[in-house]
Amino acid sequence: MDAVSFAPPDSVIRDFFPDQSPISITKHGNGLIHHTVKLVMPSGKYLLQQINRQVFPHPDILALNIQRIHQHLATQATPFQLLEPVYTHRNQAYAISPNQHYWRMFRFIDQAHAIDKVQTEQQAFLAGQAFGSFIFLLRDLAPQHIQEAIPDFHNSLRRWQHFEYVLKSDPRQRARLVRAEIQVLQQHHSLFEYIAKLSLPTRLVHNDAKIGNILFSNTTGQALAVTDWDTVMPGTLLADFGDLTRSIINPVAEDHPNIQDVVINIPLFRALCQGFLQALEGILHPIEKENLIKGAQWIVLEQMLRFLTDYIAGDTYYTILHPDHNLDRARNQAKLFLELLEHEDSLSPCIQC
Ligand code: GN1
Ligand code: MG
Repeated sequence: MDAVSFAPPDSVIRDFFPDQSPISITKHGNGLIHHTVKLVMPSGKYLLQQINRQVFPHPDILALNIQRIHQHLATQATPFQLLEPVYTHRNQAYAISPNQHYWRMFRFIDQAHAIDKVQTEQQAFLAGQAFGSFIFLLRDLAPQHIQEAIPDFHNSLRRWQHFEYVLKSDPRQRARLVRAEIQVLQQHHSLFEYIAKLSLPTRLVHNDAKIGNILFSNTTGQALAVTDWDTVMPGTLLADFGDLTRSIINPVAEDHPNIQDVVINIPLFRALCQGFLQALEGILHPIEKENLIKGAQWIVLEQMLRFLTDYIAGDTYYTILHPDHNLDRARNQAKLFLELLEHEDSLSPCIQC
């Protein structure tokens, strides 16, 4: 069993299962926001998550949104398994530990695995199709039924204001170390304005559509489930296309420090476009289709802005494993962004299918 430095307190487990003791508790996944453990109980397997209240101050909103999404998707014909929240024995959506941490639970989806890196075009196609289908299946759930768990999540201009504020206060004197990165952002700031001015349709979208948020079947290799519904909110489909691109066409992880290795994989991009466009056939608006490539550039640049802001701010948002972790992430995303710009002419034909 992995060491569980943030093991759930016994009282939390008892809130969900008053009459059972855990068989095992292991750390699960590598999300940057919540702490997640896999819990094996006599009655089955579960994911238990300590909600990051700094990022998600309103656990009630999260619980209600997830319940609504579940109810809606359960009425649709879908090949995907759904995230299934498990409530405490008092029918609460979460348990509160003595130190005021909020813990929620999902049924564990078995015989499935997440991947951090796509190895084949088939996986890229399936990932594009899975997130495209997710948006398609949510098309009839009115966006106003879902509350914004994080307001302005993809409002890059708002994020830019925060970046300027952090840069000015420079609490760790790190700004001088990242002049080149700041310059990349300043040079391409107009992309944020361009996206903000587009009249894009508002849809319910996933907002964290990275490859790691899909479960693939251990037996068939098919996409089995789209996970991590916390940021499902009204927004633009370009954001999901952007995160898919960001996480699939980079052959190395987003925190890989050696940026020469960040080179884009065009066949994987083509395959993900095919899956995404196929799933959204009939509902994709021309203005969305025309701006997919710009959307991918936007999300990568926004992610770079977020990592760099957190580095300058002194690492207050993302989990870091070493002091330069956010800087490595920002540099990696900057290189990915420049790759996307450089190869725009080769990528554009991929969305014409
Ligand atoms: C965070 O925790 P995780 O890995 O699901 C972040 C995403 C970023 C991602 C970068 C709520 O997601 O927006 O794209 O890290 N989630 C939030 O890896 O900020
Ligand atoms: Mg997430």
